[in-house]
Amino acid sequence: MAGDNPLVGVIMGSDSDWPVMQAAGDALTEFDVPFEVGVYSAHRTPQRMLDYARSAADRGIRVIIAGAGGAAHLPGMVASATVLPVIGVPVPLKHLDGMDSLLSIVQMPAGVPVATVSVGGARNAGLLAVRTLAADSGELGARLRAGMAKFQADLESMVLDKDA
Ligand code: RP5
Repeated sequence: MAGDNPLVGVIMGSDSDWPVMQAAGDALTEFDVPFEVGVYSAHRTPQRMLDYARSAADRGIRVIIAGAGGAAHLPGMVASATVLPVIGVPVPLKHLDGMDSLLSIVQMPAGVPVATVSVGGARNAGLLAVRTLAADSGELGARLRAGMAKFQADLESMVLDKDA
């Protein structure tokens, strides 16, 4: 639910990351968490990226999800310029199976934390943002618990067609 008064910023290094990053937006939408999306490149538009990172908290953003591929420096650079929690999504590109993206994001120096999800793990990034916001919101916490109960019930009721 992109919309007014976004609580989460879903940003990425290129519009080519969107097919992966969309799952973060889908997870936020499922829990009625308003978010904004945008392209901010650490390498191609560094000043624009820094302006975004430095202004996000004052604009009401509470969590930033940042996805990038290859030399994926966006999550770490954003984390260096904001006090907000940053969740990094390694986007897999054509070469190296996303290992380059993962290693570029995960190995941050002490003092600049980035919570890194799995390669292509944008859905979990969205869910982690929901959990972060729910930690101090009774209403969202209740929605989160209901969502998790449904997730588990769906798994338990799975029927496998062994003949398929
Ligand atoms: C990174 O370079 C982006 O996050 C993207 O994953 C990758 C390739 O970008 P494009 O060449 O597709 O724009 O900065």
